[in-house]
Amino acid sequence: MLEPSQKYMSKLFKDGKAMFLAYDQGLEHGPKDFNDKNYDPDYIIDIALRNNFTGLIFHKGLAEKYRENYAGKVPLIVKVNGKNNIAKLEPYSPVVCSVDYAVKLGADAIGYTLYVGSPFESQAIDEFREIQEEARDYGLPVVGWMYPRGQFVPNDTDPTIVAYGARVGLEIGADVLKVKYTGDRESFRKVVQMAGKCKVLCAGGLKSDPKTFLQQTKDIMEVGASGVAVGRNVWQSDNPDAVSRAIEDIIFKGASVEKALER
Ligand code: FBP
Repeated sequence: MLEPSQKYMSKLFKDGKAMFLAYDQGLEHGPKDFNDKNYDPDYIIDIALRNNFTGLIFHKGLAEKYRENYAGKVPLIVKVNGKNNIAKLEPYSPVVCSVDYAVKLGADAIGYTLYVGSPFESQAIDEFREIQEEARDYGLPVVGWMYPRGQFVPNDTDPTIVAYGARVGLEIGADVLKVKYTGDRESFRKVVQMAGKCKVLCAGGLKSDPKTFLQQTKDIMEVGASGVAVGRNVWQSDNPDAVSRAIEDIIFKGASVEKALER
């Protein structure tokens, strides 16, 4: 297969749009992101199931141990590489799960973080190549976290560098690109243009006030993005259901931020 199977794409994208709930932060950031509720993967699974998320992002370990609670109820994106942030080294994210094993876990898509511009980029691109081609054998879509980072990237949300990261994703065969927000609508439009036929999802970033985050969501949708892959802005919220419903209204119903906040 030279492209992802429609079977998976139509599970993850409704009318071409998606909202994924990201919960790989336990590895990527550690306990500092968590409070006495959201440290528990079951709390996150419940949010995803109550609120029509079209995908749940887990690393292998959570995918294994919490399987009975989410399997068959929400599409699963298995993040197959990851790293912690204790050692402040040049960024490189080793593979932690094979595509074969992700398939055994019931993956509906494969997630891979590529630190574009890192001194380790060539090694990472080689690993990505193998993963992308194995994913193709199963028809699984590949979601690339296209994150320019490292000593040669002074600002990882600079619009030119984010657009470059998106273009790298298109060139190396990702199907869906998860990118950071560039700070304004027009510069994000260029990111979407550079992504070509890839679908673009925006990461949430640090938790901000709901109105700011929802305005960001509205802006990216207006310039051609396909949705969000969000974590902290949902599960660090005191009212994750309200934020989730508002995201859903903006993405799938085209609601204004004000209307979305009313529900
Ligand atoms: P958030 O919405 O919480 O920002 O999650 C998006 C995400 O890409 C996660 O999937 C990942 O764990 C994290 O951000 C990576 O963050 P960082 O930029 O600090 O490496």
